[in-house]
This record gives sequence, C-alpha cells and structure tokens, in this order.
Amino acid sequence: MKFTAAHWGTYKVSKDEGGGFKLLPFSQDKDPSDIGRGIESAIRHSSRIQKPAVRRGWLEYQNKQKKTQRGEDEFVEVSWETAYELIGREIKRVISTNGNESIYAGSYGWASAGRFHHAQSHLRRFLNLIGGYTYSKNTYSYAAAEVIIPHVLGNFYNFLFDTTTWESISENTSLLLAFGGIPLKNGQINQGGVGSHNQRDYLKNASSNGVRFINVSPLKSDLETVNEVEWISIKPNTDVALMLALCYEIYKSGATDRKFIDKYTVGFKKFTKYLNGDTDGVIKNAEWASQITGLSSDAIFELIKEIKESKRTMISISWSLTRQSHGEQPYWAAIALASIIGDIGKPGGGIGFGYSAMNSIGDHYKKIPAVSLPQGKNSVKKFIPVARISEMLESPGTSFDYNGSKLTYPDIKLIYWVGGNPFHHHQDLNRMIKAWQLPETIISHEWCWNALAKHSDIVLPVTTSLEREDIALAPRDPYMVFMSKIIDPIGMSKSDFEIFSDLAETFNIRKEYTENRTEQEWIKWIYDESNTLQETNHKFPDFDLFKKKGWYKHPKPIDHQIFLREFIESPSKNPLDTPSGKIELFSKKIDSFQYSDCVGHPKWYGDKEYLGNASKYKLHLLSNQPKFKLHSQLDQGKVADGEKSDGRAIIEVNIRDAEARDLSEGALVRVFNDRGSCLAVMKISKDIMQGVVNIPTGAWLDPSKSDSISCVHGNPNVLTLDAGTSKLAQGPSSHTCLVEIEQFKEEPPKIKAFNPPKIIKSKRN
Ligand SMILES: Nc1nc2c(c(=O)[nH]1)N[C@H]1C(S)=C(S)[C@@H](COP(=O)(O)OP(=O)(O)OC[C@H]3O[C@@H](n4cnc5c(=O)[nH]c(N)nc54)[C@H](O)[C@@H]3O)O[C@H]1N2
Ligand SMILES: Nc1nc2c(c(=O)[nH]1)N[C@H]1C(S)=C(S)[C@@H](COP(=O)(O)OP(=O)(O)OC[C@H]3O[C@@H](n4cnc5c(=O)[nH]c(N)nc54)[C@H](O)[C@@H]3O)O[C@H]1N2
Ligand SMILES: [Mo]
Repeated sequence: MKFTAAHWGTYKVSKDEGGGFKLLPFSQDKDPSDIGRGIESAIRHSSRIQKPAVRRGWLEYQNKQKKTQRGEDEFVEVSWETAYELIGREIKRVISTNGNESIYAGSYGWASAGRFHHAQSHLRRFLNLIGGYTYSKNTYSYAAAEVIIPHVLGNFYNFLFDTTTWESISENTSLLLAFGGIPLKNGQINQGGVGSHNQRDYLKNASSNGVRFINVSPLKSDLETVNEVEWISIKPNTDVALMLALCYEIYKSGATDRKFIDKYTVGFKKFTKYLNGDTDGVIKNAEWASQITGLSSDAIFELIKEIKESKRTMISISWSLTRQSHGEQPYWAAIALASIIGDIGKPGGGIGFGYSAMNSIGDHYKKIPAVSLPQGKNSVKKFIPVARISEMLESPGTSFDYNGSKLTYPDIKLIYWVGGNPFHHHQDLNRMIKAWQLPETIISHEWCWNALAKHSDIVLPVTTSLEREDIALAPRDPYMVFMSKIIDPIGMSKSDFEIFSDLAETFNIRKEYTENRTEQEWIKWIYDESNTLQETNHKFPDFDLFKKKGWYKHPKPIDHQIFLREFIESPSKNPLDTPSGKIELFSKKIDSFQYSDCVGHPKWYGDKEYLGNASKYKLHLLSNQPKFKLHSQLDQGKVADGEKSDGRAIIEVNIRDAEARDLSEGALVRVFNDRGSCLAVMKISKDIMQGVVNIPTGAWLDPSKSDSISCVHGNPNVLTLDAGTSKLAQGPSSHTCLVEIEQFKEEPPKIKAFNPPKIIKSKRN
C-alpha cells in the first residue's frame, strides 16, 4: 500500500495504468480534508517548471545594466550544469565582495511536509557550510505573541503546545469565549503532517457536553458547532478595548479573583491605574469600549454577567489577533482578563491559544521526540524580524528597534529562497515588488511558475513530495507515515537535497553536505536517530516493516493536560520563566524599553487604520486563511476552485454594504486603497459584520499593466499594511487594512497567474 502525507493530511494513493493517480482518504482519518486532491490536477499543470531557467536580463547583463525588471522578463532555459556554474560563481563573487551577511536566506514558508525534504533545512545546511547568511526570526503566524509571551507568561512554545486539552474543556468548561472564533477550516492543517483530523469531533463533543461557546469575531463562520453558537460581531482590531472593559467592569464590581491576582501575578495595581484612567483620564468602562468595538454597552454587560455566572471560563484567542497592528496587546489583555477571572491552571479554564488554528492544538498527544536534518552553524549573526523584508531591502544600514535591542538592516546583494512564497505571504506587495528589484541576484527553487519564480533571476525546478520518498513525522501528531514515491520527477526537476548536493560540488563540499548518505539513507537515519529518543517501551517498529505497512501510530496519549497547572499548584516550586516568576500584568522589562507603541501594561492604542478611524476607505479588509488550500499552495489545482468564482477570488461583503454601493451578488468589483487594488467577485452575506469584508489569502499574484489594478486574480496582499506590530515584535499586520470597493465596469482582464513566463530555448542548453 502506498501513502503520501502533506500538511493537510495523509492519503492512500491509487495508481492507474496510464501513470495517473488518485489520493484517497486515509482509513484512520476521522475527517479527511479535500485539500490534498488538489495535487492530482496540479502536478502536471502547465504552470509546472520543467527545466532550470535564468531571467534573460540577468543572464545577458548580470544586472550591471538594469534593462529589464524582475517579474516582467523572459526566461532562458539552461542545463543543470550551466545553472550550477552560474549560481556557484555568483555566490562566490557576492561573498568575496560583500561577505556572507549580504546573502539573505530568511526564506520563510511552509514548503512540503516530510521530515527529510524540508526545503529550508537544506538551504541553511548548504549556506552554513560556506560561511552563513542573514537569517530571519519569528513567523508570519504569530510573531507578536512569540515576542511578548516570554515577558508576560514565560516560554512561548509551552503556551502554544501545552494548551489545555479538548477533553478537559469538554468536561469542565462552562463558557468558552473565543476571540477570532475556532475556525474549523484551519484545523485541516498540521505542520509536518496529520494522521487524523480531530478538531470537528472535539468541538462537537464539547458542544454536546454543554459547553457554551461565544464567537467574538467579525465573521460568523469562525465558530460552528452542532449547537447554536452566540455570535458577537466585533469591529476588527478592537478586541483589546472589549477585553479591557471586561477587566475594568469585573474589577469595579468587586468580582476580581483577588487570591489569584495576589498569588500568581505582579503589576495589577499599575494595570488598574490605567483601567481607572489615572494615567490618561479615560476610564476603560463598558461605555468606552462600546464606542470603539461596535458592541452596545448592554451586550458588554450581558457578557460580564455570563462570565460572572460561569463556573469555569476559558478565554480562547485565535492566532489572527497577533497579525494586526499592536498585535501584542490582544494576548496581554486576554491574559489579564483570564487572571482577573482566576480560572488559569484549573481544568477547562484559563486561557487557550489558537484552538483549531492547526489540528494538533488542544490535542492530547504527547510530543514525539524526533530529529531533523542537522543544519550546522550559521557564522553570520545578522537577522531581521521576518516580516521586515521590504524595509531591509529598501534601507540597508538603517537602525530599528526589536524587543529591547537596536538592530541595523544588512545590505543584501543576493537572496536565496526555497520553500516559501513571499509573493503570497508578505504585505503591501507593490512595495515589496519595488524593493525586490534592488538585490543583484535572486535565486529560488520552485515546482511551479508562481510569482516568486517569475520574480527570480535563477529558478531551479524541484520535485513535489509525490516524486520522492520521505517520512512524515510531526512531533505533535501520533501518526508517522512513509511517503512513497508515486511518480517519476516531472521534467528535469530534482529534490532540494539533490540540487544542494550538486551545488556543493562546485564548492568542493559535497561530502560535507551529504555526509555520504543517499536520500534513502538519510530517511532511515532520521527514523533510527528519532527511535533512539523514544522511551524503551515505545520504540518504533523495524524500519522495513514500517515502510511496508506505510504508517505507524504512536501509542502514548496523555489526557487532560491543563495549561499552567504546575505553576498554580506551586508557584514557588514551578515559577514561570518571566523575570518575576509570575504572570506579569505590568512588565518592568518592557517598560524599560520605553516604546511608545508598547508600554509596560496591556493598553488600547487605537490605530490610524481601523473602522474607528475610517474616512477615505470605509471597509475593513480581513484576509483569512483559505478553506480549500494551504496559503498559495495548489491554487492551480481544481480543489482551490471551491473558493473562487470565474477563477477569481471571492470577497464576502455584508448585505448593507453591498446595498449602499449598489453591488449585486456575483458582480466583479475592484477592491482598492492607496497601496494597491485587486479584482474579486462579490458574495453577499449576513454572516459578516457590516463594515467588514473578507478575501481569503492564496490567489497567486497576477499583476496587470494597468495602474488601476495591481492583481487581477484577487491576492489581498496588494492591499494589506506592511508595518511592524510595534517596536517590540515587529510582526506582520496583515489583518489591519482599510479598503473601498466599486463595481468593475470594464472588460474583465484575463487571468494569467498560472501561465508560465515566456521561455526561450537556449543555445547553451
Ligand atoms: N494577508 C495575509 N497574508 C498572510 C496571512 C494572512 O492571514 N493574511 N497569513 C500569513 C501566514 S500565518 C503564513 S504562515 C504565511 C504563509 O506563507 P508561505 O508559507 O510562504 O506560503 P505557501 O503558499 O505555503 O508557500 C510555500 C511555497 O513552497 C513551495 N514548495 C512546496 N514544496 C516545496 C519543496 O519541496 N521545495 C521547495 N523549494 N519549494 C516547495 C510551494 O510551491 C509554495 O510556493 O502567509 C502569511 N500571509
Ligand atoms: N485551510 C487552511 N488552514 C490553515 C491555513 C491555510 O492556509 N488554509 N494556514 C495555517 C496557518 S500557517 C496558520 S498560522 C493558521 C492561522 O490561523 P488563524 O490565525 O486562526 O487564521 P485566520 O483564518 O487568518 O483567522 C481566523 C479568524 O480570525 C478572524 N479575525 C481576524 N481579525 C480579527 C480581529 O481583529 N478580531 C477578531 N475577533 N477576529 C479577527 C477572522 O474572521 C478569521 O476568519 O491557520 C493554519 N490553517
Ligand atoms: Mo502561519
């Protein structure tokens, strides 16, 4: 039996005689995801990169004369030998003239599942052997939390993965107040692979067990269970104001859990001074929050009543709340609220982070220790917070703040990108496209002609995970899968490992890079080394047996994990990893940084770009995760069509906003602001708050020559804000964005996102 695994699930593969294949649900999967079937139509799609290719302008002028722009140029196909020679020569030149620091290989992105063919690990392993590279820190997923949580609550990854488990919620929670909902569409994913999708069952069980869910979100669909869910629609980016008002009103009414506050937190007094308005003259009461959030004071008091009457309250905050201007604050404010309620560390109570953001969150499996491909050591110390890429390219040498340090941007001459798509993930793409013209050379490995490939100078074709063997071993998922090779590599594509092994030859370091192991030997090495880390009574089966069966389920569940239970049981014996050892409602450390956009306690900052401040652009654009794909992956496949209309992205618009603009269902609209514009198709809905619109991410960028449309396909990142969350985390702010929409009356431009660029057969080939 052959299996394959992806971030969106495990699939049984059935091959037909003509060389085609189908992905069938994995028998162990309770709730298989359709996303995987996207590969059936994508793998041989005309967008597939067949051969190494070099941008003509780069090849002819090596960028000495910038006659052509990245993204607009033709490509020349070359042999692998020529490609390696060009890359080897260029990397050596850049290192000798500008040093390794001038190579950027932050190379953020999800690439494929599979523990051996992890694209970035190969890039880093290769570059570390030749002196290193400027790297990136933190993620696009939750950078603001990654940086603030250690100041407030201790280790971020404990917060992320030791979340109170669903069983504990089902059995003990009375009220689950979910900011940003618990979107089941996102639970399809698990980084590194997933055996069985459980989030739907968990939600259903909790709901049938009588847990009361309240969805605080601009989108109703963010929380769906078997029972009716109360939906409190809130203006995007204003949750902090609501949380602060809940804190203030509970505190003022004398219902604070004083014992909890005194024993487990520091800084409550300073925080309440702010709530009382002692520091700024503004009392953070329900009336105040009502002006900001769009909720009535009555609704806020109703919520307070529910919290007070609830025996056990869980405050859940979705990851999306970090991806907004001041994205540090929703986390800090939610932690303050949970502290005032006092249920932290108790079964089913306290605070939870990102239920259903991935399948493993709130799951009850213990981490399976596993080794990764060793990456070696990076001799370059320079890094950027990952979402500051455009600024880095625009402003070499400029200094900026980050988590208490002053850093400077390096002067990047060469970008090497494998396994991610910045033309998907980054904000304000028009700005990025300009900045992207500045480096001397850009190299990428891709399997399809997406915007990253089209905006590179040298593009090397990689195999997909169906064209090579691998092992799926995600530490937070109990299933391990042997990923069979299903078809031969398409065109001249090679795995990232093969490419870097060959490239290493140019630097005389092939042996150091491969350690004389083949792909198969590395997979076995990962299996064997990981096996040495397992407890004696839970060793993996013999490798050949595992390979033959195709999968293995780790037997050891843990149940009823309760976040921070040990700390609550004994704060002196199990202090938190914060300066005080307690929950910091006031952080002396953050206060000492003297950042005006992130002071020493949770605070409402407002922003220049949210509905409370809308003038020219009156709608708040959300760009949430797509239901039918992972980010931009498999957008060219058939499954992704589920989220499109006539091949274009769909924009969900409240019925009153549609009426006010005289826009009808299915109409083609131009969505625009000062940063850019895209086309999308209208879906009129009552399930989105008035004043809010949503375009899921993932449509491949399809730039147009016309100044009035930046993307004809519907990539929302031509519109989103590219600014750090604050000086503390400098995280991305994609959910902070105001736009306007209007009917698009011209002839609809053709979608060319999936067309390869013009390719010239080279004499050098
Ligand atoms: N507006 C807006 N923007 C967002 C977000 C949002 O909410 N709103 N969310 C953000 C978040 S949370 C994230 S994590 C990012 C995700 O952003 P990315 O992770 O960059 O997006 P992907 O589309 O998954 O990119 C993976 C790329 O790797 C390629 N690939 C796949 N397998 C291989 C392989 O084996 N080798 C190589 N070399 N390449 C391979 C795929 O073809 C694809 O182009 O987006 C962020 N951007
Ligand atoms: N199907 C699918 N699943 C995925 C992914 C994917 O691409 N496709 N990506 C994966 C990745 S990399 C990540 S990081 C996670 C991300 O997981 P999340 O961060 O949960 O993802 P989103 O879908 O962006 O956000 C969830 C909801 O938050 C709401 N929201 C946005 N802004 C606000 C706000 O200011 N206030 C409130 N109250 N609500 C708000 C939106 O309505 C949105 O639908 O998802 C993972 N799961
Ligand atoms: Mo993410």
